[in-house]
Amino acid sequence: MRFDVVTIFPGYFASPLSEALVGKAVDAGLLEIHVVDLREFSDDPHRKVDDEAYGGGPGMVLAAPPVFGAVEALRGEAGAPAPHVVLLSPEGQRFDAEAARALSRRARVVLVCGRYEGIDERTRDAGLFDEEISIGDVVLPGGEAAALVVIEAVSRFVSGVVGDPESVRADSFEDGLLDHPHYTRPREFRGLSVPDVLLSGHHDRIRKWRRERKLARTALRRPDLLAKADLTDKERALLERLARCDESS
Ligand code: J9Q
Repeated sequence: MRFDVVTIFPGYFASPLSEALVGKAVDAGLLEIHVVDLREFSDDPHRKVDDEAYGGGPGMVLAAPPVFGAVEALRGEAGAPAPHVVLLSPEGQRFDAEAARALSRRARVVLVCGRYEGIDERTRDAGLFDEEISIGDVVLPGGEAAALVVIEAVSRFVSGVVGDPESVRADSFEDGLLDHPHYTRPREFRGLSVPDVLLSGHHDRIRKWRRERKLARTALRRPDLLAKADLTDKERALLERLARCDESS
């Protein structure tokens, strides 16, 4: 899979894209990531890509011409797959595991990093972007960190990037639930012990305990996830009773 990142801070991406999981996948040839300097598409002698907002107000607006220039150049690249072009912005659709999986099926994704003051609306009006993505309701100075979030989350779903496919499957959100608690050695630490069941070797009891902890955690911390979670009828009924504090059943 190929990513092209369009940014005014190309240097920002050097270490995140060369370290850890993504760096290894790039080295292995599973991912190809190109970082494109938006300033290369400025026709200004000072390489300016932003300007004051018409109508006044604070902050600068990312100008249409360099953004059109960069996206059209990437779309026109000969011999490369046609890209799916994404704008990172606070006005986009909320990014989640499902959106990450959907992007991982694309051969090539272009990530355009907006700036926080905004981007000339005519880039959207002209249909320059196939999709607009937000990583959450936070204010960022620009889309760069959001682009890294997307690259890291999508890459895990690219075949071969995570060594053990079972790990991708078992990870948080595959069933729409939060993960169960984890423990490793030492068995005792500052008076805190590991739940006995995990040391018991009873794999059925361990599976049952983990499932129960996932349900309890999700119900307590992220009840909003339960509506879309992959639950059995029995589990759904149990959570309903608990939510109603119905001690008779
Ligand atoms: C470009 N706040 O915010 C949340 N997801 C993306 C963003 C964002 C931002 C500013 C500029 C993207």
